[in-house]
Amino acid sequence: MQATDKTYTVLSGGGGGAKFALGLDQVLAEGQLQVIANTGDDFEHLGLKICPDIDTLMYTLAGIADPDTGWGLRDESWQFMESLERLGGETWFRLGDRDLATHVRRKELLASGSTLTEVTAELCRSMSVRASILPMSDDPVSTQIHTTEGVLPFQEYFVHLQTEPTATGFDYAGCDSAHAAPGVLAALGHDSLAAIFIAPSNPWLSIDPILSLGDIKSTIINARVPVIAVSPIVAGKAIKGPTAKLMKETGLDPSVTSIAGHYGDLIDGLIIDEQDAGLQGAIEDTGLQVGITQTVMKSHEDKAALAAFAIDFAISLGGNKK
Ligand code: FO1
Repeated sequence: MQATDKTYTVLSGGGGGAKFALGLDQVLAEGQLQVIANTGDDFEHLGLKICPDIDTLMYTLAGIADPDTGWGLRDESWQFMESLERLGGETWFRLGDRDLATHVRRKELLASGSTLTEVTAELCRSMSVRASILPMSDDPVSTQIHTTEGVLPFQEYFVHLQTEPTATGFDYAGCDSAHAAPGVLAALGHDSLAAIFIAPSNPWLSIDPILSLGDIKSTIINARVPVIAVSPIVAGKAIKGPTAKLMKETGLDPSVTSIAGHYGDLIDGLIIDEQDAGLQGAIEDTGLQVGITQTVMKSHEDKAALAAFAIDFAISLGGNKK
């Protein structure tokens, strides 16, 4: 197992990425885990600043996330939504009563001059989250989905239209002028760093917004530690969400081989599920190392086992980075 003076940094969206981050948090000691959170899903709504992937990561690492939806809080009530509905307000984006407090508190702290990084640290402190959750940027970056019905802002596509439109491409508005948030580049380069992980989040919707920031991507390209991705695709399907649908719509075969090709030279290794073991050779032919284990995470034990495997796999690659 890993030495406890080593640290690990993971790039993550919500959903599957948060489960992997929880697994890492379970097997690592306090102070060993940094999470770089996607903020491309963020949007202003009902006068609030909604940060879905930051909140899913916070709630998951605090052990209070809704276990089924992949977002929001468990044991939630919906009085606010019901009242807003009666008043004619927008309720397509569901805000639970307890979840609402997070958004109101974030808005209040931002209005008082705190940065998103500072607000996230404060909220994590309030929820006793051990890991360090770092927004990718304090500057606005908004994921836009190009579809046959026009260009859609992320939440309009993902929630309002339930990812139904046919996607043709993506862009990350604001990425050219945005910079990594404080602490992010250090988390990708400090001396104690042992590995950088790309969580099994949607590459186009959750990871590429992070990589669209030039300073983050170049720091990862020049990393002196192994960069390991966990495939979000298992046996041609996504565990949850539109990853496979997006791949088909943009002309990609929804396979782990396409995931390997997408990350390309940015990564040294790819971890795939046992069900895709037959594709190991094809992926190794592209120059990547392949780790094979169960990547489907149902229980806490599954999450911890995948995290432990990823750490051991990274350590085994330690020397021979590409
Ligand atoms: N996703 C939905 O599919 N429906 C919702 O009503 C919804 C509400 C919501 C509220 C707060 C929050 O932090 C996330 C929420 N999400 C909802 C998830 C959000 O759309 C995320 O961006 C996606 O899950 C992708 O990460």
